[in-house]
Amino acid sequence: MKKTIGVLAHVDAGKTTFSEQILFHTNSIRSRGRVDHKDAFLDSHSIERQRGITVFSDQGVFEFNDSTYYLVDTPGHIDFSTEMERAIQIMDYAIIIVSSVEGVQGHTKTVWNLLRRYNIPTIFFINKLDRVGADKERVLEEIKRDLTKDVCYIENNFINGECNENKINDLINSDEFVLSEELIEFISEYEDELLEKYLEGTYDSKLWFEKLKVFIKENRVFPCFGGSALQDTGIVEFLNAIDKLTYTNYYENEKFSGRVYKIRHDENGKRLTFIKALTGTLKVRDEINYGGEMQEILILDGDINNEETNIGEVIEKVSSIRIYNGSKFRAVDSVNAGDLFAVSGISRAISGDGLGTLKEKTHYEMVPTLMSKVIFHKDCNVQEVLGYFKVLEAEDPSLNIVWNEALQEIHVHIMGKIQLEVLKDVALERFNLKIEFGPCQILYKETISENTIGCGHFEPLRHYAEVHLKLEPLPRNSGIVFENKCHADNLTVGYRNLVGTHIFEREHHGLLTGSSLTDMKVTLLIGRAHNKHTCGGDFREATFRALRQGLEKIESVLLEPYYKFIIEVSSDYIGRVLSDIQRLSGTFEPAQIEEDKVIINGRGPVATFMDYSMEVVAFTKGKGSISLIYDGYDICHNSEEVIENIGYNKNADIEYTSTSVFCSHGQGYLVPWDKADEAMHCEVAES
Ligand SMILES: Nc1nc2c(ncn2[C@@H]2O[C@H](COP(=O)(O)OP(=O)(O)OP(=O)(O)O)[C@@H](O)[C@H]2O)c(=O)[nH]1
Ligand SMILES: [Mg+2]
Repeated sequence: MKKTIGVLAHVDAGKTTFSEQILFHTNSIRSRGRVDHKDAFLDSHSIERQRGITVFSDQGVFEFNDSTYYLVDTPGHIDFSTEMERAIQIMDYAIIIVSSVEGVQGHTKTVWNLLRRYNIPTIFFINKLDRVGADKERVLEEIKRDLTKDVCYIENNFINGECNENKINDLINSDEFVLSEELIEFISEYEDELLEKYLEGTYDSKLWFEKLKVFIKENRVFPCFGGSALQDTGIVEFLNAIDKLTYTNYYENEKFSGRVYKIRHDENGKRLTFIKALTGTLKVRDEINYGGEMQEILILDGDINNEETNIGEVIEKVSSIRIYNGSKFRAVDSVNAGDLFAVSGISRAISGDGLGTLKEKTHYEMVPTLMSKVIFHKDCNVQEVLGYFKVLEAEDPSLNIVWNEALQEIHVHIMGKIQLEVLKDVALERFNLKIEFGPCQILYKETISENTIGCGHFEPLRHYAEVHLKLEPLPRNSGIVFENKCHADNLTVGYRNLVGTHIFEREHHGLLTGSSLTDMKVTLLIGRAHNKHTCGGDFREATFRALRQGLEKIESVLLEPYYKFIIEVSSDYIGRVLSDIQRLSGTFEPAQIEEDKVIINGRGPVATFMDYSMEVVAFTKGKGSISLIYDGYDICHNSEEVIENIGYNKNADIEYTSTSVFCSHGQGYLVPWDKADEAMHCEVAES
């Protein structure tokens, strides 16, 4: 059996130390490294070793009881959440580590919510039980209160009680796993039939055990274990438990499908595409197909599916396959469903892409909320610097590298300031490039306030395209959705699909600040092409003009990113904190008072709260804490001020215009947005 297990948690919970122990006990590594000694096997990158934090999600591989396990260690720092999410999409099971001293943190909740979104069965491990102040019961209560009531603590799962280091050998090929009376009672609650059997007192533990496995797999029950990764207690027991309690079903006798979860470049600059095989087999020199412009388009119109074509699908040959264990790898000839591996020869697939028979892409939830510009020495060649950043973007698409022609600047999207520090180190180490970054700016977005119809016509001499779109506001954080309601009599399938492609091919500028549009449904109502004159690019022109013209007719709304926060300070500071929250345009729930400490939950703009952590640390002299959790976009708290500061001139945006182009007597002429409806060749619908 093949299983991919991910290790997730807030920063410093002990994920890397824990993973290291598991790899050591299963003989995957010969000696245990330590994060504190800068020699951890999975924090192999020099930047990770220097800083003592995990930045890149890395994997180890081990064999245990006839199963092959891939263990993925993820970063816990909030700035690297996009890297963590990319790893989540390929996990069969996840382990959430919670420190028994610090307890459930804001980031633990983020991790938990993401795992629920991806439906990954989850197991808890309460770590650092050796530390002074460790309180397993309190942490278990926090898990129940903040994450799930369906958690069960499993104390000791060995029939023979005590477990020591040598026990690992006995575990191989053993079926040992014992369920306590308490655990059986807990499991019984999840099924009437089981409860009846339990009450009758006639149970065989195998039945309960099998049910527990299924309940875990179905995300109904979440077992919890405890120990100390550093002192190596509870680790072997945990290994026994995951081995017995988890299972996967992968089918090798089907066609190949897989998911890309990571892109890296080796020291020679060779692009490595990390894939999880989901079905079938892949061999060196096999061809992989992926991409195609249609895969991003959500087509809700039933009749179009049969005719769908995959424009731009890429087919490439796999030239080598590697199985990675930390930074070491071994080359193999073939891999099967359930395997995690890297291939070379694939040039364009990006993280989240489906391969083979898997067509749909993963849409990630974690998005950067900040932007910064790259500052480099004037002697550096801009194209070269841009090229380096494009390499980094291939590895982390959320960086969204943009060359701003007007400002002659390279812009990068980021999650936080530590990420910028790491990017600086990476640029120096990999490309010998010294850079700085400009101040962090908020990434605003825009949406619409009401329904509108937008029409675009593009007909300079020997060109022709007309597009009518309906734009409707969607709830917050829905993104852009496309629907096709244009009838095949009016536009061929190819052209209808092309309009959808143009909607998704880039982010579109709003009118207020030129920020990207979101939370909007775009419906293609009707369009027209010309038998002879419509050529490549005409539908792009018409679609962009239609979008823009629709926006002109109504009010737009400026959105900004928000954090949820949890502030913990001594009760002396409650007055100060509450007045700060108001000053920072945040909102809060009634404070919870625990002995001499207060806990305040609330929500506020990233713009005002991003530097507040430092303030809290300063005025509480290091005793207070604030954890920030990204909580999506919402209406901007100071729209007018931001719009004025950005000073976007919608009429001077060279990439966008709401003006249509018509043709008369062999000459093209421009019709501004407010006159264009009357000139359209198709009838304009009511909004
Ligand atoms: N006392 C004690 N310390 C531990 C334990 N596990 C880890 N540590 C220490 O906690 C610190 C963080 O450990 P890591 O393994 O780097 O934690 P991490 O979760 O991987 O951290 P990030 O990857 O940066 O999010 C190190 O100093 C470890 O030695 C434990 O069980 N007990
Ligand atoms: Mg780590």
